[in-house]
Amino acid sequence: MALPNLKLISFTLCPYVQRAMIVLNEKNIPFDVEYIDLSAPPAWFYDISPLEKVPVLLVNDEPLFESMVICEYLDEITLDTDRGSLYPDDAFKRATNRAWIEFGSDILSTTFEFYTTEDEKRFKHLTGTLIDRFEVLEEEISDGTYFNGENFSMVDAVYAPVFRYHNRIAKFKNYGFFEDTPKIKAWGDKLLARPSVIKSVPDTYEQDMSNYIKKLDSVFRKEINDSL
Ligand SMILES: N[C@@H](CCC(=O)N[C@@H](CS)C(=O)NCC(=O)O)C(=O)O
Repeated sequence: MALPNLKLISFTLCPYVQRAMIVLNEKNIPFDVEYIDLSAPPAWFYDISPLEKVPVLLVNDEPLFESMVICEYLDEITLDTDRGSLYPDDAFKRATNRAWIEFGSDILSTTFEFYTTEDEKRFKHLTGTLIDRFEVLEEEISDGTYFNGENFSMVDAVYAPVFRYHNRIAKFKNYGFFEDTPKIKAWGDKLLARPSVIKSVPDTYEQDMSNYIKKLDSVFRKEINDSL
């Protein structure tokens, strides 16, 4: 079956965009990408993005919004390929995978708040929350290479951007997020080395991230100021 024309409307630093890009790469789906400046989006963006957020996938020029909806659509239109689905066959396992995807989204928003908050007390609280979240996750992941075992799945596509965030944070300062979670650490390293994940951000990602943090007045920015 011929695939539609696909264009992903993106922002260089967005972890939700990365999920969609990883699925596109994993399933070898041809697509175009257009990066926009989220601080000054073009006027047409408001017509295609009801929540004024990226990612938006243009499917034969029709917009589809919300990253997980996009990821599931991409999975469904390629079910007949060699790769099949990025979800498990069993309905309960599929449902629990979706639950851990929600957990991953919570870690993403907590991480965003961690490096942007200007409130010292809140920063300490969020640091503890993230450590707790990773400890809970440590009990859930398989003993194999990926979340479900040996096969890369949708859960892995969602967590790879979490590890990209934390890898960048750890280069600035070690907050010990993975000190007591060796399985998570190994999982993250595996994901970050995967070609679909490497290709899900532009080459300028690290520098773009530093430039973004430089503009913040957050507790995190103050802590790592010397390494910026
Ligand atoms: N639930 C949305 C979240 C997407 C999201 O938060 N995108 C951010 C960039 S990483 C955004 O577009 N923010 C613009 C804004 O909030 O004004 C999804 O999964 O697609």
